[in-house]
Amino acid sequence: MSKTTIATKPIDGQKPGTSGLRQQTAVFMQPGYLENFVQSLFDAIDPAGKTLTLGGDGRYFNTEAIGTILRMAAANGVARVVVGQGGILSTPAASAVIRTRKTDGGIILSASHNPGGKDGDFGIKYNIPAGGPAPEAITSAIHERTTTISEYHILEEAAPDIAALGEATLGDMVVEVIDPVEIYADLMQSLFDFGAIRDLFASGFTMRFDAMHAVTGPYAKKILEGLLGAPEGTVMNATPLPDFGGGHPDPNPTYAKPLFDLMMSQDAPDFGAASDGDGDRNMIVGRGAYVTPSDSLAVLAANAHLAPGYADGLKGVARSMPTSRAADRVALKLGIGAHETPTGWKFFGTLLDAGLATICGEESAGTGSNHVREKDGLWAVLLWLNILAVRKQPVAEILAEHWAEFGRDYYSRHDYEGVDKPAAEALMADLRAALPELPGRKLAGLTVREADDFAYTDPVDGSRAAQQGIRIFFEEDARAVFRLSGTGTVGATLRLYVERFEPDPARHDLDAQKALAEVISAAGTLADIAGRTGRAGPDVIT
Ligand code: G16
Repeated sequence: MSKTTIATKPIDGQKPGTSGLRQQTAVFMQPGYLENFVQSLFDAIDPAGKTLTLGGDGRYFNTEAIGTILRMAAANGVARVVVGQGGILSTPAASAVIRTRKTDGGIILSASHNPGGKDGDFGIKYNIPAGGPAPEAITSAIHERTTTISEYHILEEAAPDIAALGEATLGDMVVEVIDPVEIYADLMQSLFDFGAIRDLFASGFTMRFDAMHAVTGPYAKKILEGLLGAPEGTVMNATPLPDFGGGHPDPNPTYAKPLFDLMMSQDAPDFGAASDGDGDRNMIVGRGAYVTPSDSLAVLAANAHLAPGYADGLKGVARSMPTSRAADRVALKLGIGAHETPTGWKFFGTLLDAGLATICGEESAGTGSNHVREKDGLWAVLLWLNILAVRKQPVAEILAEHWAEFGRDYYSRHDYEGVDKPAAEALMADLRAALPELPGRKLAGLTVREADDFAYTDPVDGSRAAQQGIRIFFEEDARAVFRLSGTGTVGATLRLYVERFEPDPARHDLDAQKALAEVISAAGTLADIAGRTGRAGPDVIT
């Protein structure tokens, strides 16, 4: 074995965002870029003698990056790496592998829903032994190290072939190639009533799952078409491609438009769903009925007991701050805790570990439970299927009954993408400065009741996170939230989240944008969005 130590210099900007370090692929492919970050990570976690899980969503540069990381892991004294076959692991499957194989954490290569390919994005993150994304104390230590790094260690030997299952050695390190689909499918069978869902498909129930040429294709094929007997063709775009077929693998009405349009047409199947680049996000659509991620979280929380894995009830529900308050209403009725955290799945980890929450969700199309420590796209789809199999009602009816019982939180997110960064930061800074003067102000027929900059103290470990989004509450039971995305790689993305509560069932079938028109107008005026961004309207509305 020949370990080499290479001299290097710090590279600017290696600061993990909402979920790991994300950059354009070309940036990641610069000599030393990946190596500097991986060595900084190893210096922060001291991996000698440990076992790590490793895999990525299969996007362009995945294979080369896996090879480099394996050679660096061996040179840094890692004892064993459990790697997904072909270097591929969905993010929830990686979390499942870390937990079931009890590895000392893992490295996941993904830029999630961001486009892939040479001109797309790439990303890397470290997950802790509990299976979830590293908390800020660790990501800060890694970032700190990237600013002082002077050398990295790598083995000269090539990494072994990871196309076939089995074990090989690289220096003193064991490289174990596993089939993650099997581990993941076993976990899903332990949570859901596969017999009932099989009967549902056997009765003629129809579904389309759009894997968006991303990582969940093989998982969905095995589970939906294999184990659950859904007809072949149920899974669309099932073959993972390094550039996701040129698409933007973000499961929402804009980027999963063909599926969305099908679901709104005469030929719609009973149920539609999609997942993203790395398999942790989901979109749920019934025939003629789009379910917002916030509503999906609330419906899942209210009905989870219908699935065997949650038959004993939930310990609590957690949502990110910008997610609508629909889930809180369910928690109140169930008499369980409702937690509001900053954006980022990593903030749910302590609540799940401490048994304070069983189900978590975010407006950004993520839902999951304590079965892993990541959001999980297929899990959400299977829980919906389990509920549909038991309730035997269309999605639209389940949604209408839910709103009739709890009221409807009209909700939408407006994204202004690739905005000039200084302009977006100035917009946020000026809004923050104006907070004390906002209460009492009247805009578009609404009156500001309260306004603040969200700060969070973790109830389990006491860690604090400040400046997590500006919240404007209106007296008319409405809210607007402003935040800058932490996952983009070009300029800044301004996110405006708007919601308004409607208790009256006679007013539950309005178009969401119309129901929210006053909140959208008030928020636009307050922040002078058009003037600051130079945009007439948002790029994406979900
Ligand atoms: C990541 C995080 C999520 C977060 C989302 C949006 O998702 O894991 O917890 O809600 O980013 O973040 P932002 O609004 O900062 O762009 P993913 O699916 O990209 O890993």
